[in-house]
Amino acid sequence: MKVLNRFAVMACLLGAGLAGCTEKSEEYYVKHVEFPEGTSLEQKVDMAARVVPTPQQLEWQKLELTAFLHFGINTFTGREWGDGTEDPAIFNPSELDAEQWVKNLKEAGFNMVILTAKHHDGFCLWPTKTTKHSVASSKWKDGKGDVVKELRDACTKYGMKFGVYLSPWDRNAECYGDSPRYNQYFIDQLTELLSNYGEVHEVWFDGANGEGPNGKKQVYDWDAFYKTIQKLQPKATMAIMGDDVRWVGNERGLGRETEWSATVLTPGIYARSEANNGALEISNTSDDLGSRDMLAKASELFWYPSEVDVSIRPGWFYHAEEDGKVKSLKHLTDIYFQSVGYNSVLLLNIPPDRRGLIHENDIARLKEFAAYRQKMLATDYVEDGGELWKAAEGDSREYTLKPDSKINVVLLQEDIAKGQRVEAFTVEAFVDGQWTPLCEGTTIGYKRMLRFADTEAGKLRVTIKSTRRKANICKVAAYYAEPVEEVADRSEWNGLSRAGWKVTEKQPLVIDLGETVSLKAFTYAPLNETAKPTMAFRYKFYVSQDGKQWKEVPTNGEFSNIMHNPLPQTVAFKSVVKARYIKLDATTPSSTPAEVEMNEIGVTLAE
Ligand code: FUL
Repeated sequence: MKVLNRFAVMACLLGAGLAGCTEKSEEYYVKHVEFPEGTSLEQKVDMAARVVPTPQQLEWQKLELTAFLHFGINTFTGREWGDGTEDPAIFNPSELDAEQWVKNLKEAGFNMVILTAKHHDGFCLWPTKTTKHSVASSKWKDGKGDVVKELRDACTKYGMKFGVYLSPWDRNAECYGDSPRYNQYFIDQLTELLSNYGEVHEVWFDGANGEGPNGKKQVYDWDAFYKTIQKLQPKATMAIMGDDVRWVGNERGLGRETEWSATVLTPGIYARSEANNGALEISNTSDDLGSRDMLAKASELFWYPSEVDVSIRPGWFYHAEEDGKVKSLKHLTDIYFQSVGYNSVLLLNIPPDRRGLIHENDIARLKEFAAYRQKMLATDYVEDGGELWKAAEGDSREYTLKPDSKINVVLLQEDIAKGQRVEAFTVEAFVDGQWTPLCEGTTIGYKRMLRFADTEAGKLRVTIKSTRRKANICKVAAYYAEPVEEVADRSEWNGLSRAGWKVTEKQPLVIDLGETVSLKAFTYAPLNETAKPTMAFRYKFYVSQDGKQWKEVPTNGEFSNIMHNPLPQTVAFKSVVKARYIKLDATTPSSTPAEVEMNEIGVTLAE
């Protein structure tokens, strides 16, 4: 694929070399630069400093807070990944109100919403011409409804930006796996979404695919998808399986402290990505995607900034049993500092419920979260922190604080329209007549926030210890953030003490519960909420009274999305079962026998 928006290497680099390039005649590479053979590390560092975002990437970065809306057939089945066999009739929200979503999100400070127009189950939330598997075949509004349109209209009314998630992986489309046919099908869907709903600001292509070794193999035509977006919505950013916005690498709301938007990671939609990223031994989940060590080895560099996607609940879709597990204010605050405060955009998922409304618990938490941020940001204690400071390596600048300042947060910003440059900095406070270290960091980028103990000071001193060309510091601010207590975790997922349990077989895992009990659910909770290649993905669950005669309990047999979101997954049974022994026969995402430990299993007793 051709990289669009690529500007030519400027004459001063091609000609006399770097010596001739002064700060005045600084030239930039929009979105991408290739390092010609023989480029020295010093030259690469200088070029890296001048890779800049496209106008839409810059606008996107400034959004800071964006919201995901996972809504669809899974909302009505209780699953995280539907398998495409669902009856579309079951989609029937009783009081869907897209204005309720947008109004609440707007009031909570969110600047864009992205709707799962189609998730992996293939069910379309708009009346598409491409398949019957859509709202048109549902009971909702007698098949005359269009969720995408309702959301679009609400966004227009409230001045909210609007994006669509369209899953490439489709478990319903009969042509999925017949590559040319499905690619056309996907382009037709994309064309409808990008033609009939006004401006679309972000197009989100999920990379997830749980087909496994024996599943259908679809070769996606990313180039054609890319061109469709360029043609129909040239101002939209293309996320994840796209080259404008990069997946941070986890679904826990955790960015990197060192986060380079100018990165050596080649976007997955480019044919050369496997070769490039393979040679550098990196992927989306790597810690280092932009250091000098990486630059030394890389042949090209991209402006490909990070987006942190995470759900306000354990799952991406609404499940009533998670109503008590909406993330705490403390957790959301940490996520905020570890996303927006780590040079990323936060994409927080708030899934509408079966009524078609954002649940009261989520709204209450969003309001708390917004109030917390507003209170903190209301007073910036730094005087004149908004003056542009062009800082050479080693430069320091003092900032006067307002009288009687008590602070515990510092915020720094680079003018990324001129590239991302800072590699290391320190901040000191003038306390009791002397300079005292307050905090230090590596990258800044669009925004970096640091928290530290409450400090009363008269002045701050920021030092740029290492930078790629002169840094353009456009904001230095300081705030006071109220302490926020963690509420005790009420997310109990095991209702029977393991003291009396015994593992009688390891593979598959058989547990003697020590007594015969009535069960209505079991839970699989990967240890330390961490994914590993040996974890369970597909499974069968059996119960027995004597450890010899086994009865399989009907389940959907899949811990959907557990690889990316390794949180406890509770499987509710259709009816209560009696068990003294339980057996979990599971395979990994690559279809080898899974290794599950007793401590990773919980049971829920029937009342
Ligand atoms: C993942 C998907 O598999 C999840 O269901 C969810 O949509 C998340 C945002 O991306 O890859």
